[in-house]
Amino acid sequence: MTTNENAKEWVKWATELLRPDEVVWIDGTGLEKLREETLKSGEMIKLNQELLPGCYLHRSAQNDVARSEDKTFICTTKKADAGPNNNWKSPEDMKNILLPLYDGCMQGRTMYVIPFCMGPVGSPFSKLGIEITDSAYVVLSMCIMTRVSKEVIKRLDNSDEFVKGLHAKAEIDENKRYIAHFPEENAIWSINSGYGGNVLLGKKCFALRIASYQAKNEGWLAEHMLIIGIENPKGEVQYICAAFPSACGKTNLAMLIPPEGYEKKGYKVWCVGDDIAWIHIGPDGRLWAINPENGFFGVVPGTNKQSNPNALAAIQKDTIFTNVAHDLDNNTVWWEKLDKNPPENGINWKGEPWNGKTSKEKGAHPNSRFTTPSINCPNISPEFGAGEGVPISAIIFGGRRARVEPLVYQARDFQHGVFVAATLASETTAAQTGEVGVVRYDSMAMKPFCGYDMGDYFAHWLEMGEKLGDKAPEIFNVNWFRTDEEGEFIWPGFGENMRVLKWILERCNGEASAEDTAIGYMPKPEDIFMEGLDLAPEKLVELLSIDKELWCEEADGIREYFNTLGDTVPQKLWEALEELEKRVEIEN
Ligand code: OXD
Ligand code: MN
Repeated sequence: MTTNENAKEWVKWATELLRPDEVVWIDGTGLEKLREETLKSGEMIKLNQELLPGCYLHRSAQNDVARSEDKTFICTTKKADAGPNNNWKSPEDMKNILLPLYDGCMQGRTMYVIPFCMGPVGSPFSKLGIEITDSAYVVLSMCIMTRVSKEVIKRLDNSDEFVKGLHAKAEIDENKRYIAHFPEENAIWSINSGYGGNVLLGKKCFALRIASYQAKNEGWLAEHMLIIGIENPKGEVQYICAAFPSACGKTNLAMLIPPEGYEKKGYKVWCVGDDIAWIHIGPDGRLWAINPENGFFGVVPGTNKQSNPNALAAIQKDTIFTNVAHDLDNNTVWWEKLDKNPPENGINWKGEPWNGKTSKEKGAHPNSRFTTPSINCPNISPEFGAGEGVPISAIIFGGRRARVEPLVYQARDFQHGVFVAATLASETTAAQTGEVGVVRYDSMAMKPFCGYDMGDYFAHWLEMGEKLGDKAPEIFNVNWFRTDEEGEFIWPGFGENMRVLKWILERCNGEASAEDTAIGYMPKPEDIFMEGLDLAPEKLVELLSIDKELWCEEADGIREYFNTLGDTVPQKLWEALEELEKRVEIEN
C-alpha cells in the first residue's frame, strides 16, 4: 500500500467500480503463494522443476493470442492528435463504452494492484506506473517484465506522476475487447483480453504508446528498438539501437553471438534490451538509451541452438511459457523448430491431446511466448541497470524485403536518416494472416505503437536531430532477408550479421569506406569482412546491388504511404522523397 494520496484515490475509485471480493497490493514478495493459487485455478501448469526450475506454462483463450490492433485506441480530445495512424475515439465516448463493461466485473475475483517502475529504479529517465488487474498471470508476468518491489512503492509514495493502468479480463469476449489509451491523462484501460501485449500494460501500452506522447512533450524518444553493445578486442564497447517491425528477429539480434573467428579475436556482443529503448540527450550532447523493461517477452517458435542459443539458455529457468506445446512424458515444453524430436504424448497450445510425430497441426501457437527475466540472458550487458543509460553511436532500421533493399546502407545525415526510418517497410510472412509478400510501411517500426500523429512524430525526430547537431548518431538501414531467384535467403543472418555491424561501427569511427549511391552510402563488397564465411563473392555483389526499376516503384509506394498520413508529414521528408526519385532516375 502506498501513502501517495492520488494513487490511493484512484485505487479506491477502481475498487468501487470493479467491486472485487478482495484487493491485494503487490510488492514483489510472496509470489510463491500466488503461483500456488494459479496451479489450483488451472491458470498455470508447473513444469518439471528439475529440468526447468521456476518454469510454468500458461494457455490463453483461443480467441486471444496476439495484440489486437483493431481494438487498440488512442483517445485524445482532438482526433487529429491521434492521427490517421491510430484508431481514435474521444475520451468521453470511450469511457461511456468501457465504464459499463468494467462495472462490477471483478465480483467473485481478487483485484491486484501492482506499482511498477519502467527503467532502473532511481534512474532520472525511469517512470512509474500502477497496474490494476484481476489476472494472477498478469501479476507474475509484470513481476518479470518490470521492476516491482518495496523500493518502487517508496518511490511512488513521493511521486507526482504515475501511469494508471486498468486491466480486467472480464469475460475475454473478443467483441467487447478494448485496449484504450488516454495520453492526456496518463491512463490505459484494457478489458476482455488476457494476452501479453494487450494486458502487460508496462510494455507496448505504457513504454511505447503513452511514453512516445510524453517523449514528444518532454523532448526525448520512446522507441521500438533493441539496444546492444559491441565490444572490440581492445575492450572498448560501442552501443547501437535497432528498430525492426515485429517478427523480423529483434530478439535474435539483441542476443547475437559473434561468429567463431570474431569471438576468437575478442569481439563480444552485450544485450541491453530486445524491444524498447527510451532515449535522451545526455550531458555530453549525445543520445543515451535505457531499456525500460526488466524481462523479455519473446516469440518462442524458431528459437533453437542455432538461431538464438542465448535465448534458449535464458529460458531454462524462472520463465513463464504461454501457448507452447506441453510434453506430458517429461512435463516440459516444446515448440516448432526447437529440434526434430517433438513429443508424441503432448498437449498442443489449444489444450488438446497432440502427437507431434504424426499431427499436421502445430504444437505451439506461432505467436507463443516466453516471459523471462533479463538477468537470465548469458550476454546481458553489465550496463543493463545503468541509470544514465548507454551512449548510442548508431541507429539501425530494417525490415523484411525480398528484392529491393540491399544488405546495408548508411543515411547521408540525420535528416536523411529520418526519411530512411520513416519509409521503413516489411513484407508480410506466412506468420501473418492475409497475403504473403505484401509490403507494409511501418515507420521506425512504430506504426502500431506511436501514441500520436505520425507526421508530428516525424517532426519530433527532425527536431531531435536539430538539437543533436554534430553529436547525432549515424543512421543505417539493413535487410537480412533478400532472396535469390529461387526465393532462398542469400544472407545467412543470425551470428553472421556481426559482419554488417562491424562495417556500421567502422563507418561511425571513420574507419571504413563507402560509395555514395542513389539511396545512401553503401559498402563495396570488399568493405565487408568475409573471412570464414562460405558465401560466393557474386552473392555479396547481389546483396549490395540496387535495382533502378524496383526503386522507382518503391518511391511510388512511399508517396502513396505518405499521402495516407495526411498533411502533417514534414516538408523535409517530401523533399527527401523527391531527391530519391531524382537520384534513382538519373544515377542507376
Ligand atoms: C512484440 C511485438 O511483442 O513487437 O514485441 O509484437
Ligand atoms: Mn516488439
